[in-house]
Amino acid sequence: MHRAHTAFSLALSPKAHKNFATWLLKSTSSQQMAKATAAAAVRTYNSAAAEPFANGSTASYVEEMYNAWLRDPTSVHTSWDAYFRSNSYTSPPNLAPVQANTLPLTAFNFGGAVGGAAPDSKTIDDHLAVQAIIRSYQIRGHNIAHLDPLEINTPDLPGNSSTKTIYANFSFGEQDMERQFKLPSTTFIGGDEASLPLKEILNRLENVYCNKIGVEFMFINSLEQCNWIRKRFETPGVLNFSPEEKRLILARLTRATGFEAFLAKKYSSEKRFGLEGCEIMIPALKEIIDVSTELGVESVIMGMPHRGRLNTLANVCRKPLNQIFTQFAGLEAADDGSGDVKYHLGTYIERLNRVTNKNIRLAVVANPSHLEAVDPVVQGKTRAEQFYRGDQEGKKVMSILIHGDAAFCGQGVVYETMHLSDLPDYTTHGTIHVVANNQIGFTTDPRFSRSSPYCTDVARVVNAPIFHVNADDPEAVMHVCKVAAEWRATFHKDCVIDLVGYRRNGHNEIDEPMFTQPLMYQKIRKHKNCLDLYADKLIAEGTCTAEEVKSVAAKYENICEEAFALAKTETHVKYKDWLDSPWSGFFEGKDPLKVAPTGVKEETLIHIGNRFSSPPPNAAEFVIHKGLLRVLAARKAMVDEKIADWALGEAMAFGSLLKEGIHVRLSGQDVERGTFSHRHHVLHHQLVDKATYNSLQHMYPDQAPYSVSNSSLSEYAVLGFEHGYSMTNPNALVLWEAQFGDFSNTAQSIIDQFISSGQSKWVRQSGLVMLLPHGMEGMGPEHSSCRVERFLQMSSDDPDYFPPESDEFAIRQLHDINWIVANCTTPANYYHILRRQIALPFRKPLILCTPKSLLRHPEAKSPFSEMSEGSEFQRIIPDNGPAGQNPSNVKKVVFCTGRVYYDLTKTRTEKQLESDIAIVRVEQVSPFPFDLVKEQANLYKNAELVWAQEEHKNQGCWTYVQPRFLTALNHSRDVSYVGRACGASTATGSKAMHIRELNALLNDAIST
Ligand SMILES: Cc1ncc(C[n+]2csc(CCOP(=O)(O)OP(=O)(O)O)c2C)c(N)n1
Ligand SMILES: [Mg+2]
Repeated sequence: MHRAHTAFSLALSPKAHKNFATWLLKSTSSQQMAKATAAAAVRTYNSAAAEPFANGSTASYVEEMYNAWLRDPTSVHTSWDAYFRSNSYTSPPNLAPVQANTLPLTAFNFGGAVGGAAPDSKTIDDHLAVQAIIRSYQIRGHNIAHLDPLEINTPDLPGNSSTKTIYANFSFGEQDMERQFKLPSTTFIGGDEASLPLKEILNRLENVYCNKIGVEFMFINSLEQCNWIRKRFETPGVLNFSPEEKRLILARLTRATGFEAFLAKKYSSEKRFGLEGCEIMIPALKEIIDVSTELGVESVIMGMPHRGRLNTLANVCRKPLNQIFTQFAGLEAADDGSGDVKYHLGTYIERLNRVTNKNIRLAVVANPSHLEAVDPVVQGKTRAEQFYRGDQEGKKVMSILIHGDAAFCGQGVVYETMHLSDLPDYTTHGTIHVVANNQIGFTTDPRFSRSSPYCTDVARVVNAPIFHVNADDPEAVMHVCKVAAEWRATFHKDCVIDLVGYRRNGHNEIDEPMFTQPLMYQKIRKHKNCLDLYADKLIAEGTCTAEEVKSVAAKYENICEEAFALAKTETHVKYKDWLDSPWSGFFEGKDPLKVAPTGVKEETLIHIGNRFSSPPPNAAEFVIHKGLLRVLAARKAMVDEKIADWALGEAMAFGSLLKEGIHVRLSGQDVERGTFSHRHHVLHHQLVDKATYNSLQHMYPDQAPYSVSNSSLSEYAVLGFEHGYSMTNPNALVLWEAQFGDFSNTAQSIIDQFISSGQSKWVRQSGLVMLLPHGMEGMGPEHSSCRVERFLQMSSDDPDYFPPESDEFAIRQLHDINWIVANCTTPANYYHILRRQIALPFRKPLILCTPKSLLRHPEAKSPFSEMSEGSEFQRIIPDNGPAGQNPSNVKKVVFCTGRVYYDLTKTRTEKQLESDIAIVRVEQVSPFPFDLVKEQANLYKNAELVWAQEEHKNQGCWTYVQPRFLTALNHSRDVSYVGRACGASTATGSKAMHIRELNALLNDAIST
């Protein structure tokens, strides 16, 4: 945009700045100017600008010619006729349909052509040139549109050759301006007219594409969608607003402006990240919501950063003003949790939309400071709401994502989230993105914060149209918002509104912007605000009077004053007022310390096992891979023996929850088969594309839906998405699986900012399960560790506090902690811990280290009896061999967690130390089972206690468990470490060294 400004201002002399593009007329000065701008061009950024005149655009002239030739071969020049007759031309699949308002060229009485005679080649050339110009405006008009209210020529912006490229082949003179030209089917500027004088064509194009709106859409592959957009912007009169509509915009703008002014007056030294310079965002959001509600939307889920957030809560969501003002008062909280700063909090409001008279639910999702991190969370929440409402096309529930200009182009998660937008199991059927583009990021100019001309270019990857608009033109903004809402309702695809404004103050209200942007701010100081500009306009045109303008403002100030007085009477802030995802009814009548049983009837296990191990009912026609037939047969054999391996244990958990009406959703890279080829939930017909069978969807006729979906290759966005999904409905088991546990670190801000701390900050719960393949199996520095130490470091239980022992010890611990970290060694325990997620009377995230080689380990199997009624999750699995049976003889107790248990037992057998050494598995590492560790230690009174782990000493569980062991043992006994030394890397890349290290630790641990 800025580049366009440079070119534009270079090319325009003040005299030439007329309504239509007279400055394009062939004249020495404009030619010289064009040369100058071309010479000044340093780099051309976007493909549309780079497209030479005779490339992409040519296709449309040829299409037009071809259409005309099809209707009447004599209507085109003989050379075209010869060309089409030679069959050299193949019409493209998206060939523009001939529209009602198109006429054959012969219908025109062009200059010298007489009667029905074929037009001469100049006439044809001139028509082609006009078509080229129309297309150039459509492609490149946005480059020279008046988008920037400040009209700044920032020095980084090379002279743009757009003016030249739009009119590269412009060969008309003044004398041609009144000539009538037939309009091609790819423009709507004519309205009902099939032809227009050249002057009018240019005038209209200039107004549509180079005024206060810049539409970027010609990269979209769909002709239907391009035409849809052309029609919405080109049709004459689309920007005409009624006096009522104008007054509504003014009233909304007054509120948006008044809100910031009121806060500035009352809390002048408080950070609020005001919206000044882009206040139009509030009426813009309201317009999007109005139009969408009119088109059937009932629930809107929004994600947004700091800028203008309080204003959005107040004026878009209509959150009570006194609740907002209370946040400024520095009051104590009335409820538990650590809370968050006011411009991060979420909200949920159900109210009547007064414009459409329909009920609407509005949620703003709470978010951390980490810009854009909330995007996928909003998408997941939206998707879940659509799912539970049966809104398969996204007609009732939609999301709006609001972005800052610097963050939108700088943060990679925007791109990752965009790439979910059209995936069958992740789409929200179109998101409207609104960029509050104040042309600055904190103190950094766009020229230093991005390498693309627009901050919105990322959206081009998903073919989303981008509507740039000058934020000082309220009517242009409202039009764009209306089109965006209609676009979403029509095509159910993403689109972007780029509100180009400015930032009147510093980054926050305490910052001094003149330190870093002196020239920009000199300009801003002199610039009238949008409300005043619009009020002046409406007064000048007689839509309202100056008194009316004043009275609307005074009325809103009164409302604020009343709320301010009310806020002063508050003594506490209530975090619950800011909850974005209420779970109505879930907690009601529940004993908060009672967990439902997780064992199920054996016949249920058998039923699920049989279904899970059977081919589809139409097995005769459904050709299954031979290897999978063997897998199914092996499963069947296990079911007959009433034992389960890992995959079967997982299926038992899923199947039984589905039976109980609990929706199960498993998502992540390659989860359908499973990274380690153990899961195979989706069987593929070997001969028919897309024919699949998923037995877990066919367990019971009245079961809940099961969804398993391979995700895009993203952790940040997909984990965020699943977290958002899990926030919507407590009665669902939502699981995200990493390909290998290590990769979860690319989603670290979702883990840190949302999963581990969401409940504490935002009183919002989530029962999300993270499955993280973990284990030192000689696979090298990656693919070995899920970095369990990091999760444990974030666990909020106190290492020095042994909670009071009682029957409710375990559940109370779970209730009080921020999340659960576990590493199960048996399919039964895996099954129980998954089911316990739902059996709990509250929701906690579960971080689960999952196995790799154990998936096929002959000993890692569980009898059905450990999953059936009466059985439950074991936080600790005691030694139940000779050592456990005769504890007083035991010389050493080895505590461990995870797969190393199987190596330790093997070594113990080899060394025949079964009676001397007990091995105790800590299956739930956090919250730490203080009570059971104490019990185990007491059992082996005379034994040495060690903790053995395969991870390096500064990794794995050691640093977490060590102080807690001491607390559990009341510091009366010690526990020593056995395992690898400290390391910078997670694992060696050398297989030989891996084996050496493993043997050393096994020998150390299994020795007396
Ligand atoms: C991931 C992340 N990195 C850095 C920051 C620090 N930060 C806060 S606001 C800001 C500038 C944001 O600019 P923009 O996106 O244009 O929004 P604006 O404040 O201009 O509305 C930065 C760098 C952050 N909050 N999050
Ligand atoms: Mg900005």
